[in-house]
Amino acid sequence: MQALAHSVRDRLIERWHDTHQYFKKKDPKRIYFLSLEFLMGRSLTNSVTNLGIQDQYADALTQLGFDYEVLAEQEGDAALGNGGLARFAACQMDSLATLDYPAWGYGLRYQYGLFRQIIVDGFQHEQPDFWLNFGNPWEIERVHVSYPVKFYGTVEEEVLNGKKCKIWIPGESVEAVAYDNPIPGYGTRNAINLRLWAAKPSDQYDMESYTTGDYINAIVNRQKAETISNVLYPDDRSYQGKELRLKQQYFFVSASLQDIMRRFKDLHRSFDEFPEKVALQINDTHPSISIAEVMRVLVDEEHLDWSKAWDIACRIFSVTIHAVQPEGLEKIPVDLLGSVLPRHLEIIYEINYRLVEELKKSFGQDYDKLSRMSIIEEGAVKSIRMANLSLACCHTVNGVSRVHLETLKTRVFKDYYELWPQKFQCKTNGVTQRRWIVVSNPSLCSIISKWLGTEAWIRNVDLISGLREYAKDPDLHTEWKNMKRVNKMRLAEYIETLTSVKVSLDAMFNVQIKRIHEYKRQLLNMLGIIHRYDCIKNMDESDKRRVVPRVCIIGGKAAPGYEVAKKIIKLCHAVADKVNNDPDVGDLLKVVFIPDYNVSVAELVIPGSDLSQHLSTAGHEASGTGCMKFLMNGCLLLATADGSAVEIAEEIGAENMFLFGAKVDEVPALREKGTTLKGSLQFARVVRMVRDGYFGFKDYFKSLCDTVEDGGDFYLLGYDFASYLEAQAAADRTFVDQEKWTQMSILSTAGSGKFSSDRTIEEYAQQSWGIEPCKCPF
Ligand code: 26Y
Repeated sequence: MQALAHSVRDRLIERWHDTHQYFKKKDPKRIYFLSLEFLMGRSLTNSVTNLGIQDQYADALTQLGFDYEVLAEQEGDAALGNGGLARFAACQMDSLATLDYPAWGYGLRYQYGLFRQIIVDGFQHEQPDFWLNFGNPWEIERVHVSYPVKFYGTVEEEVLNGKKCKIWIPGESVEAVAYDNPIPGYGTRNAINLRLWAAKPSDQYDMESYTTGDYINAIVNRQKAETISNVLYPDDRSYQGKELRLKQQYFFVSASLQDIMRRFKDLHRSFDEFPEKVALQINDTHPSISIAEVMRVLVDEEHLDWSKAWDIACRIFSVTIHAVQPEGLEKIPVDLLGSVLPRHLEIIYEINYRLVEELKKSFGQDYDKLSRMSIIEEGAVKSIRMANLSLACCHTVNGVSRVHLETLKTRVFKDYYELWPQKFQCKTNGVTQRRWIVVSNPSLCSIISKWLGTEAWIRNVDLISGLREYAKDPDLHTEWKNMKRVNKMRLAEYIETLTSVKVSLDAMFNVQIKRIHEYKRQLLNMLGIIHRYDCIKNMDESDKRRVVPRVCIIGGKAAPGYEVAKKIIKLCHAVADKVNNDPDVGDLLKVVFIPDYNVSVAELVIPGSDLSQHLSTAGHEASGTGCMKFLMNGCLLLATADGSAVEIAEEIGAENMFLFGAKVDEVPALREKGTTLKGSLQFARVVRMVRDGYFGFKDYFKSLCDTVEDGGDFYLLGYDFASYLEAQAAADRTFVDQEKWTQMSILSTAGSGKFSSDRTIEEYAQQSWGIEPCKCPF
């Protein structure tokens, strides 16, 4: 595998090198995509596909006595991210390369990616993911591309040309070393760069200790420098205000900006041209310290006037928000920021002072509003609101689906929307059809190309709608069903190897794979399964013959400190244990938890699914991108009208999916009703079964049951339960009619064009970044 990877890498490097020479020659405006997380998964098959050399490689390997697919499966995942935000960043890189945009990705080269999930007695345990153990064949270490990144210290005043200036005297310096990861486009020679920074001790590091003879301490301190890029934070919910996290953010931001500015200065003299050559995209608020850093460099180092520098900053930055809840937006305690980055704190105060002065012109003395909009949050812990810093500066603030943008406008950033409505834009997420069809579902890929008579849809996904015309064609139906069966077989083998559970291929494979969160309502899924089990137990044999057999597949990681999510995982196992071993049930119901869900597991599971579930309480899923991957693969969707599911329903027709549950605008009123809101009797019964210890672990599950009863039920499981069961029943009725099901499945794939990240990237390029393609000649 290593040899194979290195051989592919040679081809990649040629293109990557040529592309950069070409970009250098043409000097177009470039987009720099800053993200703390990239969830790339495996690279081999993706690279081989995008380079268009799969057949040659497969043949050559056969001649050498190897099997391409077997080798490809040896590769581990690059899991430098948590979930949706990070995988979306990876899809965007693929689209940027394919569409020939002059783009760079910048991030952190964590030594430990997202933890590996192992399950012991049904409980999640976390194990370190030391993914660089055998080296990473895809990266190119650039020992000569390195920059010092400074922390701590003090700020002093000095006089330069008769003008008072601030200078930062840092207390610590760490070296950022570049590791380049070529990202090949499909059907083009372009290969762009994902540059990830690793922390290394600086040569000047703690020289004083050497001179005073404290050699051991000096070495220990050097090692500490490396901790900055050691480990990815595994939480995707709330920001904890940790020093290491702030250092990670500034470390990669500072190195990236030095790199970007050096590249700019190689060809340009004046920063006046900076906005014509540079667009900076910040992926959520995580890299938003870059705004203060750009100001520091322009004002303190390049000696630009404040207002000139601010004008430049406002013209280069755009941000995408991926959160719905205010808790998802980072706040950095002022004391922490003042200690780690003292000059940046001053700069943020100055930005805020000018902002508030401007706001006063619009809102006068409305102090409530001013304090809500301020970048500084007064309170028990005085903090910097990184979202408000981004809102103050960025020319564009993007939501990730229409529903999400609406939430940003009317709730999360209401005040800012009223002030600057033109900044707010919707860029509905997308996923790349290269990885999610061509690589992961080759049989579907061949069917699509055959029926459309062209492979052009792989670069121009709008063409996929051409399948609609054949949605009722019996020949296509036969091919489609065969494809699905082969994929289900592969998945069934995987399930049996991992869990020893044998599943029937005639059953409906019903899947929910995503991070475990209360709002995503895996618990609703489990309670639905318990209800189904309870019904089967109470049936006579003739009723049982009418039951549609189901395999319920669940997968996902819980953040290590997220107790409720961990209990949900245990409940999945407890229910699986009972159901799978009950002779009354047999093949009618099987429950499987797939451990260690990651990108390559998704590539296997999605093509083999019949139905996928997206159960977030309406208004809580910013977009959701998993549903788009299922859609492309012709899996039917059972979903709430939330995030991108609303737009999916518009594209394929609501009659081609199973929608259920409260609508976004009903949720607040339902919550108001609070304690008076009772779920159905059926709901009470299934919760009672868990409470009474029907699945064991009575004491352990008590607090989990409390979250959905006694007036709690913030996520409205009780309210949505009846309509959820009805949607599941509708799915059963449709599954019995295989012609209808297959037609809906074809229409799902045919309607998935809008949800390609190619469309998303075109929108960003035109509406936010103002960049043009720059295609390297073949
Ligand atoms: C601040 C830190 C704790 C943090 C780290 C990671 C906070 C949030 C995250 C990740 C968020 C995330 O993955 N959000 C998801 O982004 C997807 C891409 O836009 C959306 O489809 C999905 O709805 C949203 O939950």
